[in-house]
Amino acid sequence: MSNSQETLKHVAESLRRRIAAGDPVSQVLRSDELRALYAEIPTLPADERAAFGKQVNQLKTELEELGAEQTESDDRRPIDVTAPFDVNVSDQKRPRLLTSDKGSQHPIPAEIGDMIDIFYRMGFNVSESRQIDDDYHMFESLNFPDDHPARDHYDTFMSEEGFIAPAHTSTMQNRVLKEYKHVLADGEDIRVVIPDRVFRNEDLDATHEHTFYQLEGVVVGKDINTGNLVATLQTYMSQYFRQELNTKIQPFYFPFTEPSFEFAVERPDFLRKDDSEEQKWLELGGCGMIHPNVLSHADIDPNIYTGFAWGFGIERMVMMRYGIEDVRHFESAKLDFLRQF
Ligand code: FA5
Repeated sequence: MSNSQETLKHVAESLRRRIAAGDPVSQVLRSDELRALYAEIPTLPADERAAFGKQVNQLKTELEELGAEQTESDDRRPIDVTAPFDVNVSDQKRPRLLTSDKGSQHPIPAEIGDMIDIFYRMGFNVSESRQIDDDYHMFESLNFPDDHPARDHYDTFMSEEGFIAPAHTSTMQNRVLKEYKHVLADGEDIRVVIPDRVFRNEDLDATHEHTFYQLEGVVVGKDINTGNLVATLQTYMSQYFRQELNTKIQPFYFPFTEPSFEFAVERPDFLRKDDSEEQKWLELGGCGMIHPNVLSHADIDPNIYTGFAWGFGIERMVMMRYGIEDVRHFESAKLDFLRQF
């Protein structure tokens, strides 16, 4: 075998191996070895030239055919790593959206949005509570001394280490008083609402859940009195219910307010089971003038400043607004109920 035939044989074997190993044919066709074969043709004796040229062309055609097979059997697509992800994802793997009529926001966060909108318009800030708290914020800062019997009224869930799942949003009073007390020096009032989730070890019924939401409000300034408290709650109620409702406050006891009240609204007829006085009113929350000891715990001088606070049950307000007869629907995850919103 001549030298040129020998070289052709080696180059052909080497290029076939490269294609079999997955090298792109376009690269193999541009390889130096194949170019060298073409460059050799004009250097050969005239009687060998035509035959050798034909063999090199045959090799090129064979490599091209191998390349066509390679593209057919390789379903990988080139990836543009700089492109947004969906350019590189095949249609089957593209994330799909459910149609929006298959889901909706839960009524509680939607209603909380409406509630805080009203309070924004009344000049309030909004804070979040937390779902794990401690004895100081649950009791001590709220003027529940150790072993005070009123602690038993709040049947809390507590860990062995003493962490408490907050039983009301009043656990935030001390924190927001400290956070916002700097505005008092500028002659402004502290005005904050705190909507969040709370937990109680309850006997469950149509108006009692173990997990529910409250909306706390705190107002502190100079010359704040019970008249401001009632006016604030009534302004809010008429906005939220879009009508004037009969309301009443009656004396109650909370360690952190003095005087303390319970706040109730008159139920529309369709939400009453009978004509009893108990069925006439729906208790929405507790309220009162902030106890001087609570202000002192936040380093606010109770001889200069006074204030009021309240805590509403959010589900109870939503039940009133939409005529929902049982609080347990909210946590039930029943689609029949949720799809109405
Ligand atoms: C309190 O939780 C006080 N922290 C309210 C307060 C705040 C008073 C600031 C003074 C100053 P009470 O335990 O009454 O109070 O609960 C307040 C409201 O939460 C109730 O009126 C009711 O609307 C709602 N609520 C209470 N327990 C439940 C329950 N188990 N399920 C649903 N809603 C409830």
